[in-house]
Amino acid sequence: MKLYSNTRSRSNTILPLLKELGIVDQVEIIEIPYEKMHEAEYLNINPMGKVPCLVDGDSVVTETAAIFAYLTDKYIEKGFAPALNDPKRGEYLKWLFFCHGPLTEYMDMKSVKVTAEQMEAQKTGLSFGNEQLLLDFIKIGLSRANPYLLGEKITAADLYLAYWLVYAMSFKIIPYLDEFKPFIQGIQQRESVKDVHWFQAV
Ligand SMILES: N[C@@H](CCC(=O)N[C@@H](CS)C(=O)NCC(=O)O)C(=O)O
Repeated sequence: MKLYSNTRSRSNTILPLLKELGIVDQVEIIEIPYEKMHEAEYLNINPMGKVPCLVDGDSVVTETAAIFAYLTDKYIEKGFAPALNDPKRGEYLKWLFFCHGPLTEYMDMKSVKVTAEQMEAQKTGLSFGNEQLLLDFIKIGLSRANPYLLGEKITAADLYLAYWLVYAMSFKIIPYLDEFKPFIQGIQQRESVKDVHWFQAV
């Protein structure tokens, strides 16, 4: 497999998963400079001109959450996704899509400096509602975590959520609430994130 990536991008969110799945040596990381992402050679692979992009034979998988889901299903025996017939599967997908959808959209709005007032005025049409609703959703999810989102077993959804939270907290996009601490501290201990700057920065 090939993972088209950039060291200063969200493709980094995938790297701890490769370690957890024990497939680092099966994935060639191809660094694409931002200046080259919209050149024909890369647009032929991903017409969106963005990273991450995973190529596995004839399959071209873009969108971070899809890559998490694809890899954890491909290596289902590693236990980082509930099986298709596992009742926990729905909640697993919910958290992956939550990270990719509402949480990412909120982070993007903050980084382009959309104000709280502008968001509030549009909150019924925004996928995350407003900051309070977003934070409450995460707080409630983490208050039920034991210690992971789906219970005793870690999944890729924990890795994605924890990565996005520490990244957002490092940039003060989201506050480091006490309710987040046990979850974040648990993931921080894992070997797979030891070299991830954001986990050490919070
Ligand atoms: N929805 C995509 C977004 C990917 C994305 O925005 N990647 C940025 C880097 S963080 C990128 O490749 N930007 C290059 C560009 O647009 O020129 C995902 O979550 O995978």
